[in-house]
Amino acid sequence: LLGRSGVDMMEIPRGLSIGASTSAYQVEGGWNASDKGVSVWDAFTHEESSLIKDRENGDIACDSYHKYQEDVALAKNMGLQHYRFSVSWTRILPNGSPENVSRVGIRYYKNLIDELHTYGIEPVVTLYHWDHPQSFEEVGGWANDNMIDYFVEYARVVFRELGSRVKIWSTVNEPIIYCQFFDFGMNDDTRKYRCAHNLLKAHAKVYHMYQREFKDRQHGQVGIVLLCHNYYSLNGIDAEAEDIAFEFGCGWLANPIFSKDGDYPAVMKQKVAEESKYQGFTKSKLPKLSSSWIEYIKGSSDYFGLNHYTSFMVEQHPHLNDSGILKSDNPIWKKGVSDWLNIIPEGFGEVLRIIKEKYNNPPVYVLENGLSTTAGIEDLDRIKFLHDYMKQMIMAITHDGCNVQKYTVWSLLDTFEWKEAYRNRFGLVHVDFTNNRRMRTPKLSSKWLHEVITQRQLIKPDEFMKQFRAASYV
Ligand code: PNW
Repeated sequence: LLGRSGVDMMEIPRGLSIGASTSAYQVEGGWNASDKGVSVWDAFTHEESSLIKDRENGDIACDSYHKYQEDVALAKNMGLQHYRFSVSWTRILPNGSPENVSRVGIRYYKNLIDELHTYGIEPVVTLYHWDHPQSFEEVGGWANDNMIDYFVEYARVVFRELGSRVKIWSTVNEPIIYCQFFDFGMNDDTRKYRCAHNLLKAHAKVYHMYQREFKDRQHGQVGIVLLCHNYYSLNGIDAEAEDIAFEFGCGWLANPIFSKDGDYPAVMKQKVAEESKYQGFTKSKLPKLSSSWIEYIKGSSDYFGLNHYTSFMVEQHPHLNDSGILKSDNPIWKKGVSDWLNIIPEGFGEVLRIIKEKYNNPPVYVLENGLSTTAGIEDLDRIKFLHDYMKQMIMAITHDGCNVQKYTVWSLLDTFEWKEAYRNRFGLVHVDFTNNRRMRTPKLSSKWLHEVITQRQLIKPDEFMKQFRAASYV
């Protein structure tokens, strides 16, 4: 469609793999297909539908359970080099027990992965994107320490069954977001810290289990995926506020895993201890990591899985919460349709540089980045978003030496966007959720991304539109 043009165009760095992402509950549907068990999201959307926009659920979602070949064909036609998806715990272990592995569930993922390999698309597989068995939730969910070993048992089955086909694994997607916003228990601080504590330990145990039992034969990588926002101080000079906000978000689990000394961030330990005392607790609400856990967790990730979307304004506000940080938006900032999604491309470069500095320049796999819009095919705003964010990322790579090796758009398809259901659409491909066929239509952004990948050039949105319009007339 487009010839090589524009001498001032930016090249996609050699070795940077470009792909797109989804997660099981958000796209698969088939919620009770064959022997699949009930996950927390099945139970939550069925029992508390009033808490979800339009009382929707993921029972069918994009129906990727039946239409995975179409999804892979869409990825292939876009030229995607990798595809990130997650496996559903209850599709593989219907009642959570590793004694009862669903052959049908395993078959589904083998088929999906084989289809990807047929077209040379690398699978990047998340073990846990928030959809654990409902039966485990009934005994406390991630606040219960037993979850750690349940997760290890599940992971072992997945490695055994699928590990010969997969070289890149992620343990957990955005543990902190899960514990902060989606944990189904009571939402108090103590529970939130316990939840993250157990997810961190569960991650590390799975990492070491893979090293011990599978690495020799399967030669894969195992990592974790963290959401890292960027922060700007409201008065422009409070660097401390920016750092505290970062440590209470990204740093919370990045510090134990990726920093030289390990453990929770010093400022977090200090602030939570102080605030706990102030609130009358006899000890800190933040659980302690013993020195043996600190050593065990440190270095337990082969890459830094990064999800990045947005930046916030911050100011210090003692006793507002444990961090003493008040987040806000700058009223001049443009937004996606998700209320938290401020469009700040420069913030992406900042986050990449912070990760490089704080954690000794680890290999970074960007596993989510994208924009939410309303339904529609002509998504010029998405093209502009992806262009502007990728440009900042490429500058961070070429000017600042950040070690970014993968870039992944959220999302391949419009999906079930959790409590926002089907309204907020992140897809490169439009899905018609009003019709049982769940028809897929590539948006303009998928054509743009295809050109970017095949030409290895970051094509400017207006340049693309000019040529696209010219080509559509012939
Ligand atoms: C991520 N925030 O969640 C998840 O990994 C995806 O499943 C989800 O669909 C995607 O981003 C878009 O929302 C986030 O409040 C949830 O900043 C909340 C935030 C960011 C990401």
